[in-house]
Amino acid sequence: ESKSALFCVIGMTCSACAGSVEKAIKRLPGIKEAVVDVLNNRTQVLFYPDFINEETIRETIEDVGFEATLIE
Ligand code: 9UX
Repeated sequence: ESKSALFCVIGMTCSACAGSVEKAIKRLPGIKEAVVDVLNNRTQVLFYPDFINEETIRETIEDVGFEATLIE
């Protein structure tokens, strides 16, 4: 069963930023889907909690260079 996480991601200013965030998340294990909405500073992720958690995803977004907070 997959779980959903919604992040606020600050600092993405162009669609290439969004692409690098999406790519980094999708490279992680246990990710079903990642959708980045650059205009609204939102990133929605579907993941498998047996393999990964919200905090690891959040840290991965920060490693790409953006400030990320878990909304829900
Ligand atoms: Mo766009 Mo983002 O030129 O890290 S790629 S600002």
